[in-house]
Order: sequence, then C-alpha cells, then structure tokens
Amino acid sequence: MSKTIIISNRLPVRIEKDENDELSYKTSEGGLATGLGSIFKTGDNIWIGWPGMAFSSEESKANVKENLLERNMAPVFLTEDEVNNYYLGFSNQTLWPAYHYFVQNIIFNEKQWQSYVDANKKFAAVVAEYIEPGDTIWVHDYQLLLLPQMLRDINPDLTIGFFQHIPFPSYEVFRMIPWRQELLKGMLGADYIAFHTYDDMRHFLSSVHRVVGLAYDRNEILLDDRIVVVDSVPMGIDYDKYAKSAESSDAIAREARYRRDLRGRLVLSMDRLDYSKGISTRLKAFERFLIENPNYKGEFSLLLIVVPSRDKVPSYQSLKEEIDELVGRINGEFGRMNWTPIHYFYRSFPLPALSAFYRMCEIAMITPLRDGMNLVCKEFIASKRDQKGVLILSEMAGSSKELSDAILVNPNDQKQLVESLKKALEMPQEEQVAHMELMQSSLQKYNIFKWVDLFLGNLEEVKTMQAEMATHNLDKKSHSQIINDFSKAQKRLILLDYDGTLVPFHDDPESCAPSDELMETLKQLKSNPNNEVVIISGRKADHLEKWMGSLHSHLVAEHGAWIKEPYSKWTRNPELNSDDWKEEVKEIINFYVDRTPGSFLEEKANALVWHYRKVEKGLGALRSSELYSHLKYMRRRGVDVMEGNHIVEVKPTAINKGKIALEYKKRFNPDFSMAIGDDRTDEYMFEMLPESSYTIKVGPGNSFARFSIKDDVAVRVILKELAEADS
Ligand code: GDG
Repeated sequence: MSKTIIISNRLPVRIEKDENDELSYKTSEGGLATGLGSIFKTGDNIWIGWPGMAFSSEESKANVKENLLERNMAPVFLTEDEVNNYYLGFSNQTLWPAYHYFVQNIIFNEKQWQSYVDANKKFAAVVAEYIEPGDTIWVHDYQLLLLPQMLRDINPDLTIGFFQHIPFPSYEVFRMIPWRQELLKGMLGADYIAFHTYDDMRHFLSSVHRVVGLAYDRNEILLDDRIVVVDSVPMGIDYDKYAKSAESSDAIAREARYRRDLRGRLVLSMDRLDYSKGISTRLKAFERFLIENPNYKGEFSLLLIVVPSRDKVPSYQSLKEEIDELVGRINGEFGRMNWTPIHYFYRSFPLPALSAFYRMCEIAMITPLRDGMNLVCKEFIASKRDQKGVLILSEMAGSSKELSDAILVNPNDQKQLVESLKKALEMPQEEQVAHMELMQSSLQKYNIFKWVDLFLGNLEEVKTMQAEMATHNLDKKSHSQIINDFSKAQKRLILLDYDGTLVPFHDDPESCAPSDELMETLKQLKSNPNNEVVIISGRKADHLEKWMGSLHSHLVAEHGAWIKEPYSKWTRNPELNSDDWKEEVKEIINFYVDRTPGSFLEEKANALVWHYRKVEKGLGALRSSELYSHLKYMRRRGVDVMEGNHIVEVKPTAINKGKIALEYKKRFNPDFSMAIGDDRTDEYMFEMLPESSYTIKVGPGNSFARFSIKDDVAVRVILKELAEADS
C-alpha cells in the first residue's frame, strides 16, 4: 500500500523535559498540524521533521525516534551548528527577508548556504529510509526548497508536492540571491508547486522563466522528463475549532476574568515577533490616531500581543527593542491614572486565552507589511459568534485576496491606517454584521480540510496528466496497427501540420517548398474519395496556397484563422475577434526587433510573429524569454502567446488547431483519424481529439500525443505507406 509522507522543518510536536530529565510529547495545535492530522496519523503515513531540540547521546536519539514513531512521526536531528546556520541563518536571514521584500535585512553568507544544502540533504537521507515506490510526498515551506529535487534523484517516479507558506517575491528581488538557480531547480523536483496567492505563483513562474530559462504555458512548465504544474491554493483554518473554542466555557470565563481589569473598547494586535508583521508601523499609526483624535483618549485601548520568535536573530532583537520603546513612549505620553493606551504582552498564550481575546476585541488590526497568508485574521473572524466586529487588514497579506469585506489598507500609508481605525470604531453594527457574515461563510467553506483535499487532489491530477503525456515511440506493432486500421476504415481523416512535420525547418521561412515526392504521396492519398487530407498550419495562407494549392485539399492557415475548402476561396474564420490587440503587441515586438539584430516581425492577418532563427545563438533565446514574459500579461486581453521553433507568436485565443481539428472530425465523422505535428501548437490537436485517434508527435519531448516518431523523414515514410495501402 502506498503512503503519504509529510515533511516540514518542524515536527508538529513539542517535546519538554521535566526536572528528572523525563521527556513529554505534546502534539501541536497549529493550523497545519490540525489540517494534516487526519492524514499523517493514518496507517503507515508519516510526518518527518526536526523535533525542535538538540539531543547529544545516541541513546536519547534512539529513544526519541521510537517515541515519535509511535505517533507517526520521524525525527531529523539537527546539530546546534545546523540550527544556527541552516535555520536561523540561511532560512531566516536570507530567504525570509528576501521573500518578504526586506532587502536591507538580507545576509548572503556562503557558509550558511552550504549548511542549508547539507541540512536539506540530511532531510533527504531520513526521508529515503521511509520511501517506497508509489508514495506521495508533501514538502512544506522555504526551509526545504532543495528537498524536492533531492528526493526526485533518489526515486524519479515519486509523486512530490510542494507548498510554500510565505510569499514568492518578484523576479527583481529574487534575482539578488546568489543561489537563485539552485533554489528553483530544487523546487522543480516537485510535480505540483503551490502558493497562497496568484501573485506568488506568477512571480515564481516569471523567475523560473528568467533564471532557469524554462518556458511556461499558463501554469505549466514543461521539463524534459515531465510537466510541473504551479498553482495558488490559499490555506484556510479549522473554522469549527475556532468557532467552538470562542463559545467554550473556558474562553467565556477568561473573558470575564480579563474584563475585571480591562475596561473600555479594545482593538487587537496579535502577531509573532517579526518585522514583516508591521508592528511598529501599526503602533506609530495608533500614536498618530491619538494625536489627531484626542476625544478618543480613554475610550479604547490596544491589546498588543507579540509572540516571541527567532529572538537569537539580531534583526528580531532590535525589533523587540523598538516595540518596547514605542509602547513605553505612547503609554508614557498619553496614559492616565485610569487609562492605559496599550496593554502589551510579550509571550504566547493557550488557545482559550486567544479565543477570549478574539471575543473581547471589537476590532482586529492586522496590518503586516508582507505576509504569505495570515491566519490570525481568519481566526478572529471565525470567533465572532455574534457577527459583530471589524477587521482592518493589510492588502499585503495573502488573506486580503479572500477577505475583501474587511477594511483593506496599505500598511505603509499612515494616514489611511488612522482613517481606517476611525472608520472601524464608528462602523454601525448592521454594517459590521453584513461584512462579517460574508467573510464567515467564505472561511467556513474554504477551511483547512478543503485546502488539504484540494492540494492532494490536484497533485494526483498532475500525475495522471504526466502519465497521459508520456508518449510512446511508435513501435513496429503500433505502426502496423495504424496501417491496418487505415486499410479497414471506410472514412479517413488525416490532419497534418506543415513545418517540421511534412518538411524540415529552414533558416529562410520562404524556402520550405515540399519535395515532388511528398506532393506525389499527398495527391495519391487525396485521390481516394474516402480520405480527407487537411493541412493545418501556422503559416500564412499565401504560403500554403503556393506550396499546397495544387493539392485541392482542405487547407488551414494561421492555426485556423483562414480556411480553404477544395476548389473554393480562402475564407476568414468568423470566430475571430477584432484586431484591436494588434497595435499594442506590435509596439512591444518592434521594441525587441530594434534591440535584437537579425530578428524580424512577421505580420499575418491574424497573428504577429517575432522570428529569431538568424539571431546570435544565446542572445535570441534570452531575448525570446524576455519578450515572452513581457507579452504574458496580454493573455487577459484574449490573446495567446506561444513559443515555437525560433519564434514567439501572438494570436487571438479564439482559434487554435485543436478546435479546427475537432470541427473536421465532427463534419466527416471518420472511423479512422490521425493527426501529426511537431510543436506546442499541435498539442491542442492532440489534447482535443478523442482517444481513439492516432495522434503522433514529431521529435522528442513530452506531449499529449499517443505516439512519437523521430522526424519529418519518418512522417513522409508512414504517409507513403498509407498511400500505398490504398492503391
Ligand atoms: C506562516 C506565514 C501563513 C499566535 N500566537 C499564539 C498562537 N498563534 C497562532 C495563531 C496562528 C498562527 O500562530 C500564526 O499564523 P500566521 O499565519 O498569522 O503567521 P506565521 O507564523 O508567520 O505563518 C503566514 C502561515 O505560515 C500559514 O501558511 O499564513 O503568512 O508567515 O494560527 O493563532 N497560538 C497559540 N498561542 C499564541 O500565543 N496557541
């Protein structure tokens, strides 16, 4: 039986030592642990990670390992040096600040990088002990970016998913990291890579393209050996757990107890100690609010919870000092005998205490400068059982994409923060309830369990797609079967791409005329009224007319924009949109033509193509990646950007070879159909034709086609055999 292996830096357990050195194990209540609980505790499934403590003797390690195994966990023991360099070092002083756009806090340190590589290897070695064929692996977060490829190297057939909990930065920031290639290649070992938001996913794809030089189509990256799918799957919370906890007698009793000392209205600020959470900016906005709104003095207080975190890292230590100072200054300046503006706690609390805070505070001010998702704001909403309360949320938090009913703010805009606080304090209750209701129903639906199901379900789908794309070389048996089925069939449909399929590529696109022999074969095929031969190409109509016109067969030019039926005129595909996309694209392409000697723009009636076959090797590929990325955003405007053989082609989405192929299939209803093509645009045909069709890809690489053959020579051979089978 195959199993699921979950891997994260930290195991979902807290190990504590009592005064007699006896160890106790407490399973963590964190969101991830709850969501994955039903999975890792089942059968042989296992969660692998660092137990959070150093153990010196082999005996104690063996003991911990045994105890953890009973709880379906396995430890990766890290030395103090590894904790300092891999975890506190590279993970939290290079990746964390870079990924949260705190470039001033980034440290580039070769030794820490090496430790990161070694620690990832250590994780891989432990995972290797448990891997069996058919297992599904789910790797979590930025501490383990190299692990997916390390595991793929151990077993190429593994199913590997990767989820990143923190943002993925824009290429401009990511490119600063000296080990950017290694990091991306490590991640690409996974089959399915997901982030919290679409923006993270977009940034990742753009970096893959620019740093590793791999093209992507929508959210798919085609590697030599498989396709990798990139996605955004926003993480939810265990909604019912927070809702129930807010109504528990423990939470209610705590609220009553805290309320004895804390009077007045309350605003909640709760985060881990981290510069990305925007705590000092929030405090400064609070101070400004009091200056600008003196009538609110004594009316409400800020409940400031800061949970200790990474306090060995210097930037966290200085942040702590800054917060201490700000709180001191504000309380000192504005406080009265009977009123404290900020109630400040630097420690963690058990869940019932958090629930009491969520109940007591009518406003939560969650204004990180950058946050992958942010779960605290979701927990606050789930805890508001009477639906009264207001959330002020930073638009820089991943959660803002889902919680558009919060008061969304730019956390760097002090004026806006002050105004939002006033708005929240003055919001009528009916309005609060209306917003709360909408946010609650969305969070209830997209909860943590749904997130787990979605991620694992999508990962499985990627594997199915990979299996479908693993084309088989057209062996002798299948070859004979094609000839046989063709001979037996009453009605046959043959769809053929032109360049790279019927004729080889040529430096000059004008010099690709078909040989007499090929024309003879096609004419022979066409002469049987039971055969419908369709030449379906990206070429312009006049090229096809010049070379294939004498065939009097079905001709399709520009991927379906122009169609010519035997003995009739070329007609424009009526499905086409207007040309208003063209000017903008032309301007962009011309910008690249100007910068790239040897390249040129080809204007077709319904497409624009940038050619770079004659451009200096390397430069052409580089410029094409840039142009491709540049044009990507045009997708939303209804155009497709495709990379072909030394070309980048832009055309309206409404047409593609797949749609046209299907139309011919419907029209002729053949009992034998075959499609042959060599590049990405032919994939539309392979993907859309029914499984019974013989779809053949020319050349190497993954494809949706059932079979692959070596080159255009092999295509001409098989066509000749078909023609002869008929005679
Ligand atoms: C990373 C990403 C992303 C807080 N104080 C206490 C306590 N907590 C719990 C909260 C919440 C969790 O910790 C914090 O989660 P966040 O999402 O807010 O932030 P990060 O720790 O930075 O998490 C983040 C997340 O991963 C998930 O993908 O959302 O963007 O940075 O659940 O309730 N829990 C207890 N006592 C406390 O004092 N028990």
